[in-house]
This record gives sequence, C-alpha cells and structure tokens, in this order.
Amino acid sequence: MDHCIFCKIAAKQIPASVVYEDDSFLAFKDINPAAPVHFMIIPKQHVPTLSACNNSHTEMLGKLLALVPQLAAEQGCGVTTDTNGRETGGYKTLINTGPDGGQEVYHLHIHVIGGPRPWHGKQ
Ligand code: DGP
Repeated sequence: MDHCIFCKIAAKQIPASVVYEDDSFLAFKDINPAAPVHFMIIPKQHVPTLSACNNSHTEMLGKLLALVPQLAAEQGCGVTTDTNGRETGGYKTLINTGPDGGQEVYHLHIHVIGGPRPWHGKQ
C-alpha cells in the first residue's frame, strides 16, 4: 500500500527500531511508548484492521499471536517465576480496531506493552 506508514516501515523506506523480523512479520518499537517496553508486531502483508479479517487470516493471526510471548521475553517483560515461586513480569496486548477502538494506523498491529509499573498512556 503506497500510503501506509507501516508498509513503508516493513519495506525499510522509513526507519524504525526493529526488534524482530522474519519473512512474514516485523516487530518494532512504538514511536510514542506507553511503558518501558512497548513494541508492535505487524504482518508484512497489508491488512488494514482486525475487522477486515476472516477465516482466510487464521494462520497469520495465529502466528502473530504466537510471536508475542517470544518477543516479550526477548524484550525483557516476559512472565517468569522469581526465587519465591511467584510469577513476575508481564505485559498487555492490544489491537485497536476502528475509530471507536482508537485505531490510528490502518495496518493491522498488536501492541505489546510491559515493564515495571506505573505506566501511562495506552493500556
Ligand atoms: P493505534 O493505531 O492506535 O494502535 O496506534 C498506532 C501506534 O503506532 C501509535 O502508538 C504510534 C505508533 N506509530 C505511528 N507512526 C509510527 C512510526 O512512524 N513509527 C513508529 N515506530 N511508530 C509509529
């Protein structure tokens, strides 16, 4: 898509702080982070919004979601167990969808937001 900013990031036409890339997906830090860790995962293929998805997108959506725990751990906000056996760490995932969902960029993306609290902004 010619005018899609996330397509341009995926095509390396504009810079971003990339934290992961494979043939189908790119993950990069949000330009306006809401927490110590805040990155987004996108499919490289242009899909405008979650509400445009159907059964033909299930494999892509599954892979997108499955990347979340791997990349969250790599970025330092994975869920782990401390020495007392308590769970620690963690993150929120967010897919803003449509105008009332607060979607600003119409290229499907999942936010991963984590790190030590308190946070501000999107959550
Ligand atoms: P939303 O569509 O509401 O889920 O938010 C889109 C997010 O994308 C927003 O938190 C800011 C981020 N963003 C917008 N433009 C750019 C950009 O050019 N580079 C990066 N890294 N992030 C961007």
